[in-house]
Amino acid sequence: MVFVDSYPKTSKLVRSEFLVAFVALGIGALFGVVQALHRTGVFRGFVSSADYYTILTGHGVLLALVFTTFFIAGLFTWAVANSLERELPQRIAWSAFWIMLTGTVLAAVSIIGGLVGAPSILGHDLKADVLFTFYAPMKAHPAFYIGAALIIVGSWVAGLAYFKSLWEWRSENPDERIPLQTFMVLTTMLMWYVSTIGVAVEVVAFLIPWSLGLIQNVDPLLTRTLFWYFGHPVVYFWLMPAYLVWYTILPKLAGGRLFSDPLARVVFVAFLLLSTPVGFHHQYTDPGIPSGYKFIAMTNTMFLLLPSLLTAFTVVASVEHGARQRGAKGYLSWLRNLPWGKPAFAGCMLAGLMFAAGGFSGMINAGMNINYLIHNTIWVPGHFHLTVGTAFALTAMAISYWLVPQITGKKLRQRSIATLQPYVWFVGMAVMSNAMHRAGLAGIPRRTAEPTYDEFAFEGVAGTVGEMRIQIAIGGFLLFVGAAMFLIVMADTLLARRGGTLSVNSNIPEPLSGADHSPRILDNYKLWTAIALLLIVIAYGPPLASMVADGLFAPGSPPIPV
Ligand code: HAS
Ligand code: CU
Repeated sequence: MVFVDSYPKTSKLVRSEFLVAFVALGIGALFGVVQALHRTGVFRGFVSSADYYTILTGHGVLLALVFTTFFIAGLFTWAVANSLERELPQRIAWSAFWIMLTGTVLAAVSIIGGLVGAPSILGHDLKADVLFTFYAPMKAHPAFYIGAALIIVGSWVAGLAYFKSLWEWRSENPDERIPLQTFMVLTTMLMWYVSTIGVAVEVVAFLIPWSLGLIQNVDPLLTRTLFWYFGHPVVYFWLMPAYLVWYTILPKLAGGRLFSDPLARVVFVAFLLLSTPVGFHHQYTDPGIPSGYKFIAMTNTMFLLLPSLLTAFTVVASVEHGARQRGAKGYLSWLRNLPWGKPAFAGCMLAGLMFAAGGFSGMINAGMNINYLIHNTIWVPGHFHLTVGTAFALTAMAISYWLVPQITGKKLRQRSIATLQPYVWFVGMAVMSNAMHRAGLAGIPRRTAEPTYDEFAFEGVAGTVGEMRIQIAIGGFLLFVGAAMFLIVMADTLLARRGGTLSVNSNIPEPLSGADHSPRILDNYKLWTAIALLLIVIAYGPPLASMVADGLFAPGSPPIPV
């Protein structure tokens, strides 16, 4: 039976969540190409340099916050319904959707308000050019922060719907192991609950009152710290859904089965434990945080590589198993026996391949001393376009080719565009991110419309600055084409009539080593959450306490003389 016929209500919810995600993707991608052409100087006719930052904020917020959150909500909704075999509690799940949508509209309106020169509302200019990391001292209209808060609150409510489904399922199946997909969703949500506390406190206690004029000052160090307490785990909130796809769906697409259910559970538990006590690796250059605590964050970050390295092993082994099931022989020639012409498979594999590169640039970011070389350079956007911009985004697009038919009952349309699309993305990203990394090594800054300032001459370490600039522009343009191709396929599929039987279904094959091989303690959420909290207290307790002690709104320390 097709998923949409088994779970019509849940399918409607997933469709709505995907729809918002796809609209955000379209506008975000458009902003992306505008700014890539602008900052490389290839074409500056779309916006002025002053508006560049508004476009950049829109690009980051719509893609990294809205596209991701709504797509993940849709994927998780499908995964929980599929693996627990039930409709999700509709009232809670739909409330989550509407809360998140209201937040998105508020945030989007305040960003676009800045672009069109909207009149002031509530005594403040309607604008938000504070970038997607939105910490102080840059200030946006209160509507932006209220919108961001609502998106987060909505995601909390969505999590409630997943947990409620588990409790219902549990009362009917008291002794069974939590199905793997649901296990992955719930572990991700627990990590999300623990980590979003930071940004919730930042926004509700500081940024909203400050932007409303109720308090005059905020402490940038304290609010940045609260932001990054959330700002690192959020990247795993993007990555873990991609892993859910790579672990549970990709082996099936390769014609095989997941290598090990226990290893998959260990990986997700490791993320719950270690995702949060590492946030200082975004603040290595911030004064006011003792080096010892930066060192603790660096050590934890290096441990946090482990679950991804385990994933590389397990996922590749599962795909290889699939290839061998299809008759492959030889050490590497099995790679040829894979369905590279199927867009869902090819997209996930190319996303994985690029993530291997993004993971390595992440290791360089994480080293406390080498970080000084690349921090605030365009190397960092190079890194995150491989991770969130490909490991997540390309996986999301690829799996839509497989999932959207099942939540609509309609066959995928425009197959030849779909087949080509992951390769276009891959080539565009390879060109753009490689040049961004090299440009970062040459010292070219990120987040600026005028990277050369007053004609400052950067010296390329590998390649010339002019060549890198052109590659960033060409790569950015190809990515825009890739996003447009994806949206054409989706629009045509969603608008088509239903007809014919689907060749895909949501059944997930049993892993080679199943849940019965994994120790029951892995499913003990209380234990893992308690340890996660303990690690956070050790990593964050003393530095946070001292930031609070020196004055909550205005630190007592004198400004650094220049
Ligand atoms: Fe990062 C900055 C460190 C992972 C996103 N990161 C960012 C920012 C973003 C971001 C958005 O330590 C910028 C924030 C801002 O605006 O300032 N990052 C890391 C480390 C990892 C890492 C150590 N990042 C991610 C992921 C992201 C993401 C995942 C989004 C989804 N990152 C940093 C640091 C900074 C940073 C510093 C601050 C830099 C600064 O100075 O500002 C690790 O988790 C990476 C581990 C990954 C691996 C790769 C394993 C390989 C796999 C591939 C399997 C292959 C397959 C296919 C399936 C070790 C799993 C095979 C195919 C065949 C053909 C065989
Ligand atoms: Cu990080």
